[in-house]
Amino acid sequence: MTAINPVVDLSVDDGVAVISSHHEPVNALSAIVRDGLTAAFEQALADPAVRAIVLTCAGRTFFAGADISEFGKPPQGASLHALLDRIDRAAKPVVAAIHGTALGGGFETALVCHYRVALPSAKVGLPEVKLGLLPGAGGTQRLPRVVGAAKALELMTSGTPVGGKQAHALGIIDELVPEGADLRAAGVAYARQLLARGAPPRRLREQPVAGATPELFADFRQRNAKAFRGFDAPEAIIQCVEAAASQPFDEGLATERRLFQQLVAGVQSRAQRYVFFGERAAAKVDGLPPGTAARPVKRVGIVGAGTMGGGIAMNFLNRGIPVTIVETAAAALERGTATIRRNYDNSAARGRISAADVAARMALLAPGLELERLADCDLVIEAVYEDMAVKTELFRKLDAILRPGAILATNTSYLDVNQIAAATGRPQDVVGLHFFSPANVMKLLEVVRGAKTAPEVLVTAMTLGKTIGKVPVVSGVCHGFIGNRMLAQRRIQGDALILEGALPWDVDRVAYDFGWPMGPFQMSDLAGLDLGWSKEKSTGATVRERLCELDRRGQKTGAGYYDYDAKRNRSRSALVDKLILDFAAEKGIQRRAIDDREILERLVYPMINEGAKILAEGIAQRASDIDVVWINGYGWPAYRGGPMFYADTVGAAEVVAALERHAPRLGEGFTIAPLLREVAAQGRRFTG
Ligand code: 3H9
Repeated sequence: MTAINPVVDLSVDDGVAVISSHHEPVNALSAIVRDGLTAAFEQALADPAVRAIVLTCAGRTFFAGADISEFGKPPQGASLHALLDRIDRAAKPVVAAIHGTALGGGFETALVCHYRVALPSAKVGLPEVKLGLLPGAGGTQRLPRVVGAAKALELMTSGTPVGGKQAHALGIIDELVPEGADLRAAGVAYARQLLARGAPPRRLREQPVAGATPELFADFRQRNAKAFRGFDAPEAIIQCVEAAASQPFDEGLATERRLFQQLVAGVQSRAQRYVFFGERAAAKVDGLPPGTAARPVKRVGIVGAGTMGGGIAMNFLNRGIPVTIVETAAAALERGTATIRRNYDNSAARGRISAADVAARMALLAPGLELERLADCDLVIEAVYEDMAVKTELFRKLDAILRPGAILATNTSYLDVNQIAAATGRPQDVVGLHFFSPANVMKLLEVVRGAKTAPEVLVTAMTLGKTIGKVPVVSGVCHGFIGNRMLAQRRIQGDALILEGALPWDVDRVAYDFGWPMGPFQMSDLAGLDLGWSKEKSTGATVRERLCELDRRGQKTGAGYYDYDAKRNRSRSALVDKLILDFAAEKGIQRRAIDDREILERLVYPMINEGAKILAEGIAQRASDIDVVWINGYGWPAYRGGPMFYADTVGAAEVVAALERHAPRLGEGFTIAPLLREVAAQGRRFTG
């Protein structure tokens, strides 16, 4: 074996060369890898003793893509395009032997190889869209030539990878290598078979694109209009597939390259690449002793089988972790378990999981009525009524039942985790695990670090969060933590705007056009206007209270800020119009015309301002953590990078100037965060 450079090796065994990369951790196609591969291919292609070439990777995965950290920087090292072109035109057959995740440029490298073998556990895909990009190394031209235009559009605009077996069925993989077999040896054996058959290099550039009719593209655009709203990359991908179908191969490649260059230079991709690294940075917790290990969690307990408790339980059941779920009343427990089962049955009906999966997951669920049932749990999460007295009482009881070292977690959205911890004799074992509704779907998990939370407890929470597929973000203790504390600012301004002159639909339209899935008033209608409201205590002091008094409590009652029909389609309500105008008149508010720009600035800038306070107080460890919270928990459009990245996009000085302009209307006690002023004055950025 010859080391071509520190990360690429070449060996030749009886006519078959094996080129292997070992660039930790994920074999990203960094400059050093491209340099090594280019030299290795040159050598193997020039060597008359070599008749076929196998390309493979050592370590945990085949190439997981281009090196994302190189984008936006001056080019270095050998060009990936030149390397792939060299492989494509090679006169000797080249076989890719794939394990792990062949993604993005990594999968494109595999596609340019003339043949592909893989382990069934391998996954292949083109996730560039998630980085605001398109597959820019020939993927948009080659994938449609393997799987047809329709499937290629679906795979590339969703970015979802496919498993080895499915890839084989789709014709992407020529041969599956049994799991556990020596992949390198299997690749070499496959190459020998090709040689024995006299099989020539098979180039995708020579294949036609199947199924690329004009109707396909029109229909695909129309069907996905809502999902692609605001994003540049999906439309660019569609144009590339149109080019694959209508242009000669090399022209198609040129189209792909031109559109890739536009995307990579644009703010959307910059934002989405920042989010990629932000999500990984969020997993790193400051101030922990090095080598802090997680505690094993073999069984999870959940108190409360309502919507939240049930959703939380599903996360663990999905990963094969047994759950004991406890409720006080038998009827509630039964309802809760029935809901979990129904959710699984629905997934099975949609073909997402099998009937056997449903049975296996339900078998891991142990429902019970006594807290004592939780005695053997390693972690217990409470998801009960949001009330300090209720939670402290429960924690006191749990403290007496759970074994030493077991972790007690609260799913509170607002309450003081330190006060809850103080109800126990083990505040070091108490942590907040704030899931977002629906808890089995939403990716965000706020891990609330109490003043006394032990390092291992924090590490356990972060590790477990990743195990169940969440994006965990650490928050310090404050009212509402990172997400809800900032959300409150948006709500205050939304409520003020509708009294000053806008109407709920104006505010919601501006929020929707900005890229949120829905505006604040639609969100209230969905969540219910009566959260924390009661008939007895209602004083009609706000529009929301008055709507509740009219039994307009949101979608569940068929009316809230909007009217709803039986299918929950919403329409603007004349009654709400009048109610707001009357309310404003009663308060002596002179209504005025409010333009969309003011609405947007008032919704977004006070959130940024609160984010700056959260950062200065150390509630969030870093600006990107705040952005990760908003993207994964509240539908902030990923292509805008989160509130702090957005602040940097418009400029902190502009944010301060707008807040000063709006100051008289921002509400009592509103202050501009000193950190925001400082960043603005120094012309700095929050997000580096
Ligand atoms: C592309 O290919 C464009 C081409 O079409 C065109 C070119 C012209 N680059 O996620 P993990 C780092 S775009 C640089 O925690 P896992 C990551 O930051 C690319 N760094 O591991 C982390 O660093 P740290 C298309 C990368 O096991 C460490 O590796 N490809 C890259 O949970 C471990 O990562 C993709 O979008 C990269 N490409 O998941 C795939 N990938 O330890 C992106 C990872 O310092 N990658 N790092 O925090 C992934 O989806 C996951 O990393 C993977 C492993 C599934 C592979």
